[in-house]
Amino acid sequence: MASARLPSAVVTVLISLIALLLYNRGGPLSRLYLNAPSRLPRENNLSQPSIKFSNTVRNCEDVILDVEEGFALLSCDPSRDVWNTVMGTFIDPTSSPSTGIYIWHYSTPDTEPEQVKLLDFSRRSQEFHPLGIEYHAPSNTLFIINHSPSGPTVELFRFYPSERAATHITTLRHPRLATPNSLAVLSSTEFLVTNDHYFHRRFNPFFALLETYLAFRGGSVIHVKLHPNIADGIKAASNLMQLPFANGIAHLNASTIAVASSSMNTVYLYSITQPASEDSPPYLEQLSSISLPFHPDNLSVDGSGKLLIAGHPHGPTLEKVAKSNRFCHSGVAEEREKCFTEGLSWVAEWSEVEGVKTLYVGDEYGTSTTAVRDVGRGVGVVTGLYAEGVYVWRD
Ligand SMILES: *[C@@H]1O[C@H](CO)[C@@H](O)[C@H](O)[C@H]1NC(C)=O
Ligand SMILES: *[C@@H]1O[C@H](CO)[C@@H](O)[C@H](O)[C@H]1NC(C)=O
Ligand SMILES: CC(=O)N[C@H]1CO[C@H](CO)[C@@H](O)[C@@H]1O
Repeated sequence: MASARLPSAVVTVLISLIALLLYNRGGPLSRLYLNAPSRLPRENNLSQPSIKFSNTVRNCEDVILDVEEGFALLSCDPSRDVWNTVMGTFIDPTSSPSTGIYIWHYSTPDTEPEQVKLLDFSRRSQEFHPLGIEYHAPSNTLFIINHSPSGPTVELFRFYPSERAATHITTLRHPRLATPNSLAVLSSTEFLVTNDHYFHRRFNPFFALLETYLAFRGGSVIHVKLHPNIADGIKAASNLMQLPFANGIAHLNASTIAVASSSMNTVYLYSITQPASEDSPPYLEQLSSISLPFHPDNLSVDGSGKLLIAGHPHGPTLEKVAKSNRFCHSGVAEEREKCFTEGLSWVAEWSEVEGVKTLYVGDEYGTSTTAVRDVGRGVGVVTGLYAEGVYVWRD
């Protein structure tokens, strides 16, 4: 009888899934228990940490530093509360007027982040949800991953730091850039970008979640080559490799690329070999991996060559913040009662010699995604996906 066979088939599938989970995923899954908010051991090894600019910026996913000029660029989107294509929130696609890129001259005392004017960019009000950003200073090119409601894009701008303005060059779209998350520039016409999933949270929410929790190799690293005149867009996009939930990507040194896999609690290191011919993509080969006690989100490399890794101790807590953050900013008192603010953060650093060192685990500043450090000036900045302001420390 079909009705009797169906449940047993379901049970078989469930048992196989659980077996697969335990076989492959024991480490990351044990963190569901160990890193629950009531158990997570807090520690703070940052010096003089403080939350700054909570009235100016919130929901900043990314921060990059220009240590030559002494400024930070922040990518912030308050409307992420109601539109997040990675976490699966699809309530209202309109961007907030304060969604955008902010410049903060951290080397000048008493300055605040100021919003960068995005000129010739008609998609600004409806179609702008910036995620990862990257800046190629020699050519003044700013790369912004945009989770636009009409489909993901990479927006290219010419940036004029002293004018706090950027002019739009072109919009890049490609079938291989389906779930773009993080970007690492190789040259003015070449970059690597991660896709976090194969299944899109918007169109296949169930499979996207299954992909995350079972850690299928659905994420990827794509090499994008632009035309010599970058306004002409993409010349070629090649898939270099697949890995589960690919997130942050950074150039560790001339020959090594680091890629974070959020669902595997691991950062993978790959050697990057330039191709023999101009028209082929580079080649990545895995060198080693770094196991972490949390879900790594984004990566950066400081002036001394250390890898900074920011991320999330506990997936379900992050999901809870993602779902309720909009209530915290609601004008309606009843809605504000549903606000949940105890987001968790984990920031660590890694070097070949010293291994992994924890810099911060806590909830004063939650949902950490990216950490950067200017070694010369002794300034560090952490951004939080659903946090007000940024977390700044001074060494
Ligand atoms: C992560 O940080 C790097 C800079 O280290 C940046 O290029 C990238 O776009 C960031 N990604 C996200 C998703 O914030
Ligand atoms: C780059 O970093 C890797 C990983 O730490 C290391 O093994 C390699 O020797 C470094 N290469 C250079 C050229 O510094
Ligand atoms: C690397 C380091 O300094 N770790 C310290 C961080 O802070 C905790 C206490 O909060 C210490 O136990 C660690 O040794």
